[in-house]
Amino acid sequence: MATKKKTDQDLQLDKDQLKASIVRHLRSTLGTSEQKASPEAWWKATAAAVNEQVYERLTRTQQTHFKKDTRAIHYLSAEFLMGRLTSNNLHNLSLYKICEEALGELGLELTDLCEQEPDMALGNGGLGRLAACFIDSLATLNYPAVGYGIHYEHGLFRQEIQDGRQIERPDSWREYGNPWEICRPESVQEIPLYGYVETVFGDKGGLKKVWHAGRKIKGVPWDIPVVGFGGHTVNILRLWESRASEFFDWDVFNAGGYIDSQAEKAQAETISKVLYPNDETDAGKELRLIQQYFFCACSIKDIMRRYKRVHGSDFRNFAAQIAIQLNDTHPTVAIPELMRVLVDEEDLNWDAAWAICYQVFSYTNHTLLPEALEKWSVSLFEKVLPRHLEIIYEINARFLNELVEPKWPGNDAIKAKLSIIEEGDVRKVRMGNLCVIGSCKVNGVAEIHSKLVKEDLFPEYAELWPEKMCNVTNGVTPRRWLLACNPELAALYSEVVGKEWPLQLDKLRSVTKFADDKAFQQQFMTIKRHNKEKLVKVIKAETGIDVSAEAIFDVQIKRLHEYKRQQLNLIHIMALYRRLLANPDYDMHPRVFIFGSKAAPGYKLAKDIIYAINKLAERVNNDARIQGKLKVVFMPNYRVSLAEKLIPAADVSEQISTAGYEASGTGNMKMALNGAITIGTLDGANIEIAEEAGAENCAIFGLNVDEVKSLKARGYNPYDFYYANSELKAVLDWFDTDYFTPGRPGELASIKRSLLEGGDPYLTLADFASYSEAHKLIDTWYRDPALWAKKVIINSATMGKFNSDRSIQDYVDRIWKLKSCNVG
Ligand code: NBY
Repeated sequence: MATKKKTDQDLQLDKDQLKASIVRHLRSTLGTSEQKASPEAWWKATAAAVNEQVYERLTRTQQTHFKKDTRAIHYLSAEFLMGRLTSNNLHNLSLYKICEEALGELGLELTDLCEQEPDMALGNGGLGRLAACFIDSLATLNYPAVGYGIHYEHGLFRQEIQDGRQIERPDSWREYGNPWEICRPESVQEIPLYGYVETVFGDKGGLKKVWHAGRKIKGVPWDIPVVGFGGHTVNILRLWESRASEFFDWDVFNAGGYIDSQAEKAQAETISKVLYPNDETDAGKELRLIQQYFFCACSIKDIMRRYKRVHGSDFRNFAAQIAIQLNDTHPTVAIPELMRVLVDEEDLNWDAAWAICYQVFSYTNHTLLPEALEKWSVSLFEKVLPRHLEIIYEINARFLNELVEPKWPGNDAIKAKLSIIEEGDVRKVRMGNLCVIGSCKVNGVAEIHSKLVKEDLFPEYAELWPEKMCNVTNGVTPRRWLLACNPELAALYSEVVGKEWPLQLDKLRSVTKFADDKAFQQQFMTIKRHNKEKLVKVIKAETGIDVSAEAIFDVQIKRLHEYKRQQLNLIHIMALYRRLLANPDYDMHPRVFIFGSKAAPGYKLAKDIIYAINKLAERVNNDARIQGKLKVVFMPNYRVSLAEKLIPAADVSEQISTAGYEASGTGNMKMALNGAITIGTLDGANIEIAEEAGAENCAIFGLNVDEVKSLKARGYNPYDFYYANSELKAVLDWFDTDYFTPGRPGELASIKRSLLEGGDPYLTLADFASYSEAHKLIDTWYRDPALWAKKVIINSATMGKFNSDRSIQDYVDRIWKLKSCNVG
């Protein structure tokens, strides 16, 4: 009998089938029973039952893509901050309700089981989370796509707070197994490293380069299925784990002496052992360069293998079939690696290989901070990747001679600036320049940021290639960041605008017509209240602090950075505290300031700011004089699953970076979408949020990009602001006392120092007065419940633009030129 192709309908489970499947997996996959199963076993059994659905669709997707020989996007990113997958996969397969009922009949609560899942924290912050939202959207929009990254054994460190200070603990997300990943030993790759390059005579005459590797590392792929919303397309995220290779060139490697095989194994495994916890740059670290090369080389080999399976060694279709996106400069080495494979291994001539490369790659920039632009010393490159260094020199020489010299004849200053190689005591490879030179498109992540990339960061490149620079404003997936994390608001929206909004977030805009409607306002604010009450319990459980859902929940959640200015928030809270101490009747609605943030372990001042927030919290939260009007909460171990609890409960969203420094921000989008008002500078995507929601519905403050530039050009002196504002002066002087650190005066002095003697590079003091006024405005608005409700409803309803589906469609239209592919 011919097997009929299963349709989505055929695949869809009912409650009893799902329940039976969970119990079956509990017994046969987990080897336990209903009587003695732990919550963890139930969670894994549930995941296994869901996987039956996932795998059917995965296979069908892969067969369809293969048969249709589709063009695909390969998203290379050193980070994918996936968080948890259970609720997401259930929602995307339309199984959430059914699963809730099935587990209910088994006496279990789905939300409790979801809490069993460790976060997949394979990223630092916004950049990694963006990659996770993008692969969700790619699958949802039925675009053929593969995410490529690193299978870190340890993700971003777990943060503990001890006596107010951050302590880093290893994160072991897969210690007891991860039900969502599949090992693919059949697709293992071998990656060369170190060694030397030899020039030999090739078969066709002419010279040929041969790289004799000093050692080889095995790359083992782990696939995480990525289920699109609606469950049609299931793409994969392929993460590479490093292992010791069987191959070992003793002659070369052993020159320095005997290394036992266990040590070699440990070295090989070190490559994917841990995520670098720095969200600026770790350039200079040999292991980091090797991590980058390792996952890029594995991915390029994987892409090649799949291409050659269909097209053999005919590379004329390569650029038509393959698009590769570089998520920041971390995967830049993929460019010389593809050149190396095409020229050295596939025998293409340089021009043909370069024509392919240039069409295949595109690069997304996420930062303008000079210290965050990656540079590697030439000597390190030469040691680890000798052949790639040669290729980079060749790319550079051709670029300078063929493009720069004709355009700016004899201009050595411009040549020095645009060269991939930075000259100096230590010669360096500039990865950003290599990215721009080797990519057909370069994009920033919000309008203002893209403008600055073009005008300030890469102006000469933009002159050479006016078409190359473009913008794609970031977005977030409304499935995770509304449907799953805020079920009550999701249900209200489905009732009012229909069930299509998770795919067409623009549909929410029609809700603005109810912004003045008393009944709707009440429904909306009741939901916010419920979310806040849930958070009250989480805060109590995590920190022991009592807060009231009556208060305004004012939330700043993001990595700790001077440019993000948690210190501005901190000194403003101190100012409020002073006002309350001076006048116990000081008129303000009770406020809870909530922080969630990790600092890079080596970033001293960032850690001092965490300490100061915690010490301030201790003092304020236990001061009866202020009658509970002010509370400060630092939530330890901020991560995706915690964000999912904080964001639906936020009233105020703190987006207070120095204008020009936050490329986009994405937490700003999530909080506005869930009904928070943004207090923010005109920076990154805040500008576009205010455009969508209306400036009157946001509390915008501070210097804009031009004003920041001109103040810096005039010569900014923080003392001008210190002496001119007595409140600001008093607050800063407080840091020198032991008011917050009894018996230990000066423990917080580093913060004051950075803001005065340190020159306050991020203009905290310059923006303080305006920030304080914006907070007063927020307070006045909140005390008018109808006005507040109206503003937050409008914010939530107008965030349609910030759907990551829209971002992906922009990438497709402006950069990738993909066609969507229907799967079943
Ligand atoms: O990317 C963030 C930006 O700060 C934010 O404005 C933007 O919204 C987001 C998405 O476009 N950048 C970011 O998260 N960067 C990192 O996490 C990061 C990680 C590692 C390294 C550098 C930056 N590194 O050099 O290793």
